[in-house]
Amino acid sequence: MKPFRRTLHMFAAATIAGGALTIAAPSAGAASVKVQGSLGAAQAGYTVLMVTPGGSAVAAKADASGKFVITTSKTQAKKASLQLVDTKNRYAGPVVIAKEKVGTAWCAKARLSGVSVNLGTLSVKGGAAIPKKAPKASTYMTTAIPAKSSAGLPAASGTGGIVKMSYLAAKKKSCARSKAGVKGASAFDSEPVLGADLDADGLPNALDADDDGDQVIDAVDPSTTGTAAMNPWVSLRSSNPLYNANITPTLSSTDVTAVLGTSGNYQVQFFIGQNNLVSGDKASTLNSVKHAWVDCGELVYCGGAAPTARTTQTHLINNNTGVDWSTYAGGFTVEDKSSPATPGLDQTLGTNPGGKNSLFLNNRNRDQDPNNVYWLASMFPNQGAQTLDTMKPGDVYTVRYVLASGEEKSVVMMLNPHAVTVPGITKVNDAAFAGGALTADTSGKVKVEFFRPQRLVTTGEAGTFKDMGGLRYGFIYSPQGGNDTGCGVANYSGYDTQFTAATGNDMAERLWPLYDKQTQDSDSSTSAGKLTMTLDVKGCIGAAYDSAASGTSWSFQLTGAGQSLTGGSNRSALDLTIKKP
Ligand SMILES: [Ca+2]
Ligand SMILES: [Ca+2]
Ligand SMILES: [Ca+2]
Ligand SMILES: [Ca+2]
Repeated sequence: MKPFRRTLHMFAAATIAGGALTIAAPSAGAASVKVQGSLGAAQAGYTVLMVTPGGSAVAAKADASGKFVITTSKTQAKKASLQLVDTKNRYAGPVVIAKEKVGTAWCAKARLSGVSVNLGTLSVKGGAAIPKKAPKASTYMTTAIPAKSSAGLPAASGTGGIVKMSYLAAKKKSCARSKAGVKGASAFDSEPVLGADLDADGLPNALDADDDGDQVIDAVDPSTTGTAAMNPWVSLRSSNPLYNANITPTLSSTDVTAVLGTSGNYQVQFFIGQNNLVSGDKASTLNSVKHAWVDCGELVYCGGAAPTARTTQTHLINNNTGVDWSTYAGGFTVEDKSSPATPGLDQTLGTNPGGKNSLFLNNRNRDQDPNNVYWLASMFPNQGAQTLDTMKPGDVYTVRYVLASGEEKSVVMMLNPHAVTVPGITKVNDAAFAGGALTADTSGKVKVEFFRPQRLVTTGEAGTFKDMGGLRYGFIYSPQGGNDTGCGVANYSGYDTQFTAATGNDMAERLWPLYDKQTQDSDSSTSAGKLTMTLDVKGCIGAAYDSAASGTSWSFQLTGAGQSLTGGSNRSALDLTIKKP
């Protein structure tokens, strides 16, 4: 067997060196590594994802007895981790390959060495899997992360990853002295990429809701925008002033799905910079990707037998709004219709011959920068009253994209914890607020007191809702027919104890210039903390305010937004009307 395999490799190498790419030899040589095991019959239909440090995924489905076989290449398998996805296509935790005691600390090995391995029967409990009998040390990398106990499970097993890691610092140091396994994997925290595990909690960044383990979720954490850059982000809006769990403590899942299940309120935005997909392809970055789509697996809203998701308007572009996403074939569009596409960019790119769940090529052509090639899809799940049953943080999406060479690649992502309610105003100009238009005072100002918006708890958290910390707040002014307009930090006052003000003047800093000083999420309740700020409406609107008659009103959104990710931010907005007295 050995000489045969060596011959294949040599043949493949010679073929590439000769410049004539044939397909059979390289693929036969490439798919030479098998990673297999059995999760048991209770996990029949689970998917085992092999996630590379770069975040691409190779998947294998467990059969009726729970057996899985991943067929891959040595290159793909080296330093990759194994992750479980349940039958609903939701993330179900990491696979530990082996455990090791270093000093007094138990450590978990979670990186493959790139050779074939049979993990045998795995024990699946506590939100992770581990072989009952450890495989040979030559099958995994030395790199180790702290385990919670002698069972060998990583710190974030059984959670969505929002776990504090600082208390494990000493253990992490011990695990760094781990000896068993193949040397050569860089430290887990040295690669700010999707498949790395920045906080060493066992969940790779792409499937971890808190990449750096400080319990400030990725959506709002300014220190992890690099590792979270490719996360899809979520927009939520409501005009219901009672749509906040602290204002309406009886807020039910029916109330939530009434908002999330209605078109126009809720959308998931995929917004991927092409440079993030093809950073290794220096030869022809501009035209490297031919088309891209989102593989939703068994997710009922965008995968499975009868997907319901629709495309929605995205980023100043009307992208076939209302079309079934499962029939959408993508395409090419320039963001600024009055300006030509980036020179050299092939405008026939973007159409997915598979015609399904496609991302379209968005050329942000304003400054003719060749880096301004993005892949976008905006999706409304359209699950009505089922939205909370069928759609949850942890839902796994695999973005698949095809290169000019014909090679298909992938990158794994998930739906992150996000706002499901909007900021809840309790007082306007010091008087109790129960809905209707907000009236400015005689100096043209509006002072509001409001509750933070809520997200749902994730796996391993108690309760139903959490008040979201770390959001950036502001009133967005929407002149009729115009785009979102920020008021700018100069028009806010009375916020010093609770907010840090933006110091810059870019789009996000103008839209939501006040940063909540409380960065971690907290339990929601009617006695939860509130936030206060005063907006100079007259200052924001300008001359049009002065010349307007008494009783004139304008549309605003009180918005809480996350950090700037590629193309935008997670956001939660209460639609409002503000009136001149
Ligand atoms: Ca984490
Ligand atoms: Ca992690
Ligand atoms: Ca993450
Ligand atoms: Ca964090």
